[in-house]
Amino acid sequence: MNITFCCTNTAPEPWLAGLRAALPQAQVELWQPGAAPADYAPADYAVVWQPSQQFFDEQPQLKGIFNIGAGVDALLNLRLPPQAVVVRLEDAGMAVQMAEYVCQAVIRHFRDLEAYATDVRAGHWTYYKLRQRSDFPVGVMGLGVLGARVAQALAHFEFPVNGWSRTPKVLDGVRGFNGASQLDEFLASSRVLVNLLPLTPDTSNILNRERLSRLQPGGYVINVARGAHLVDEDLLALLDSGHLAGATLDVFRTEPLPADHPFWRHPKITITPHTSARTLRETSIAQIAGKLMALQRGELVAGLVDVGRGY
Ligand code: NDP
Ligand code: OXD
Repeated sequence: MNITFCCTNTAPEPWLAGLRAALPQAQVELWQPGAAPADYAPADYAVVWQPSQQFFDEQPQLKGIFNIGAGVDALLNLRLPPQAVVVRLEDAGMAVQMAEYVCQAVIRHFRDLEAYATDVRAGHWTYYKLRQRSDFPVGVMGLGVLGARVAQALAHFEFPVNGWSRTPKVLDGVRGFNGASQLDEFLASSRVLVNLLPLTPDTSNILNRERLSRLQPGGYVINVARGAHLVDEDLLALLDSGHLAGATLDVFRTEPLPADHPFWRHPKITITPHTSARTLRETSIAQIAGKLMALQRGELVAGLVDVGRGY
């Protein structure tokens, strides 16, 4: 069995060593662009992150493609070998990271911690009026592997939590909404909005002026999914009008965020460099190796991407 590895922005050596150790029966090699077919054995499986079209054009025989991330939007923009199954990471240590990131963003806003930090740096001992938790319903868009964990973590802090998904979900402490017909009611029931949807044709630009205006006044937006979910200028307009109180953004249309983008310096926006939930190498390799062996045995595996649906 041959495995080819092609991951942008990822040091390949530790991944190659880890995959070789986890799959000793496999030949695991780093993809060499343009290598003559005589110089390499065609790969059966690929382990990828944001590969180029050239990569797939040179690997038409692949049986399976393992994405070392949860989101497959970049992958599905390419022409993939039609017979290959696409497998994404499911949790692999990202859910707890996402829960801690989102809870800190919600709590930082709810408890005025940014204002306290500014005051303390200036030597001021000041108090802000304590807010009511019941005035801060949090809406989580996307109740998949990550969204469900986030929604339940927020419920542990006793925030009222709403969740929106494509199909109905039942989660303890979470009021469920589903489908396009319940989106407006979900938004109107929420003051803080957390986006954990996959980026698909249905969800692109979903955080636009019309939708964000439906949040309760003083709304707060936390986007940890993909930059193309959010219409940047609509967010800025609603922050400037005062309808929205602030935003925490981890993902952007162009990454790294261009130096002249207004998000860098906006006083109501906190940004981080796409780091809310990082891929953990060892856990991910173990998950990939387990699923790859299951596929080899002809078994069904979880985390198969429905290419037509887009996630
Ligand atoms: P899942 O596929 O497990 O969950 C996706 C959820 O979104 C499901 O609940 C699904 O509903 C819902 N959904 C999809 N389309 C629609 C729609 N049109 N309307 C309503 N709900 C919809 O994904 P994960 O939770 O694993 O990951 C979510 C995203 O998080 C990734 O796609 C990625 O973009 C992002 N991410 C960001 C990271 C970061 O560091 N910033 C790290 C990891 C992931 P249903 O269950 O009914 O199908
Ligand atoms: C992912 C990501 O999709 O890191 O896993 O964004």
